[in-house]
Amino acid sequence: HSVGIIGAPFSKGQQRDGVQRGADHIRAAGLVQKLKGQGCVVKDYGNLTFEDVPKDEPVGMLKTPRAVGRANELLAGAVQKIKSDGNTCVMLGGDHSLAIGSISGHAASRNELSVLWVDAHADINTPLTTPTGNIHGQPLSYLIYELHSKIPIIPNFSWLKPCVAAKDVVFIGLRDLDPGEHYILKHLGIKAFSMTEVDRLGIAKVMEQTCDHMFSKVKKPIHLSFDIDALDPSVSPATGTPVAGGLTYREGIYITEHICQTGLLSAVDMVEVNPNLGKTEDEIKSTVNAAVDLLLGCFGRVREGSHEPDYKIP
Ligand code: DIR
Ligand code: MN
Ligand code: MN
Ligand code: MN
Repeated sequence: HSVGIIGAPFSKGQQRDGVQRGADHIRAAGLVQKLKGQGCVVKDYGNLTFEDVPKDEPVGMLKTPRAVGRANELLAGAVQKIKSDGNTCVMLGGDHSLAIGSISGHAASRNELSVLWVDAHADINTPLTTPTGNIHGQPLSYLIYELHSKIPIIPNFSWLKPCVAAKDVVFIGLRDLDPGEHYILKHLGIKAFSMTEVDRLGIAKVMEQTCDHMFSKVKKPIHLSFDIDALDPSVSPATGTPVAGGLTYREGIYITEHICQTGLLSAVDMVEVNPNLGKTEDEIKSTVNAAVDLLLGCFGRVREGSHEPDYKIP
């Protein structure tokens, strides 16, 4: 695997300080060295710099829309470049509003994508259905063709074009949806494995059916958008909107192993790791290590172990 890493220290898609420090914590836990240790060629493109956007007044319900729009425009350009350099792109957040730029930049280089959204939340509110005004709860509505007519004009978003079809989105891990989001999922017929389906089917069948759905026609490149709050708060407590009853560490790792095996993984987001929200050093460590291990699973780590083809017993 050749992997290009971009850090996006951005937090204005939600209101809890600290999530902008997620990327550096994931790096400090040894992501680059560990990926290299499992045979990946890794280029770290560093962190983006997001300048302050003055006078960023709310637009309707939307909080700090200009900062979110500008940050995502920058990120989209960076992801497009990393893809054109021939890498699988890893975007380290930051909050989940960054999926707007990450998926846009990915789509600009690849045209048709499947999006696997692993999250406790569906992040598909529109600017009119959002109960909070936080744009990290809305990125998919900006990206999906079928919702385009529901998105008003927002300052600093004029660069953005929808780039994903509703049929090419699959959710895993859902357990906290707003009414408008539930309506949109049903109305557009979006494939979703809530925690109820994970309980009923088990994660192996969920991944089989996820792949069956994504590969029903052509094999499109996969964009995996992983919100660390998909995992149970006992595993990843240092996140802004934890919800009880989440994926186990093992279920999370299984998802990444399975996606890696498809050979179609083309970009990954790892978002919502907020080191400020760990109550202890161990809570921060557990959350950050889970993020690192999920990323290692995306790039070939298998739990059965492995060895070089020319290995000889000494
Ligand atoms: C809620 C929470 N649905 C919202 N969303 C979160 O603000 O729209 N997404 N926490 O990760
Ligand atoms: Mn979430
Ligand atoms: Mn499969
Ligand atoms: Mn999310």
